[in-house]
Amino acid sequence: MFETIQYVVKNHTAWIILHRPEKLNAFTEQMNKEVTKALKQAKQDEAVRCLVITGSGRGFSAGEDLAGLEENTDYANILKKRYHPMLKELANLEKPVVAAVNGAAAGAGMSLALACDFRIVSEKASFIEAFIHIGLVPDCGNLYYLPRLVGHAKALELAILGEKISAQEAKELGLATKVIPEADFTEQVTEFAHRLANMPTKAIGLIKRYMQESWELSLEQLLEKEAYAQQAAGNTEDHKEGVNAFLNKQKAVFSGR
Ligand code: LHQ
Repeated sequence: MFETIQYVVKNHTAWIILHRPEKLNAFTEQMNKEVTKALKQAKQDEAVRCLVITGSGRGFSAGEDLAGLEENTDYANILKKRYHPMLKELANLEKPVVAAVNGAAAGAGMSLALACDFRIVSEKASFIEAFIHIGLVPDCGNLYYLPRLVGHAKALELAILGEKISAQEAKELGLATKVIPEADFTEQVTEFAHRLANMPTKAIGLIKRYMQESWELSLEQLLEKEAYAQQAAGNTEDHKEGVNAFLNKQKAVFSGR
């Protein structure tokens, strides 16, 4: 059904595998559309309780396919038409999303990784704010996510200097949740996804939504939102299961409901 990505659901986890390995999974219009469609599918599928986005071959994604750009192209239009629907779908997804960064994440490929909730990074991987090297500015939410993740000064430095960030540096900056040896990468990503897929999915969705909203709210407004979120989480089966398991000294088995 898809040509530029692979979409596989297994053990409550949806895997979106960017699949143009000979181009380091650089984005084309078709790939934007297919990723957006896969994100929608994963959102609607109740069996899916975790998403993993990764790359095929030696790259995660090298961003926009520069070979496909024609002169005098309307870049604003490309971004609005192709990338923004994908990024909004991702931002509104109330399930945990892991970027399994297997190799270079450059330009919009780096932006995509930043837009995920976790970055599990192969020791072979790297991040690069490639935009500046072709006279462009970071896009696809990069200017939004990067300062929030690493702080304003470091984000400016990375965006302006465009130096390659190694996996280890990414860990030190707080960009990477974990750095994993290449040989163990798939196994450990699968294990991490499995862990997330067996957690209280609804509570995770609420945490994501309100932590995001907190950037725009006063403390007073946020306290209101937290109270609402707690009421919603308190009505889930997973909350009952968690309390019962605790009181009975058992391990909770969460259903995502
Ligand atoms: C590529 C690409 C690529 C095509 C590697 N395109 N072929 C959105 C819309 C509107 C306007 C513009 O902006 C955007 C957002 C953006 O994403 S702009 C930023 C676009 N990306 C870049 O500028 C990154 C360009 N790539 C690189 O800097 C390097 O390839 C990295 C650092 C990612 C990896 O370096 P290496 O490991 O040394 O690999 P390589 O450079 O040898 O690439 C391998 C092949 O992939 C090569 O093809 P070839 O036929 O020679 O084997 C590259 O040409 C191709 N490739 N990135 N973005």
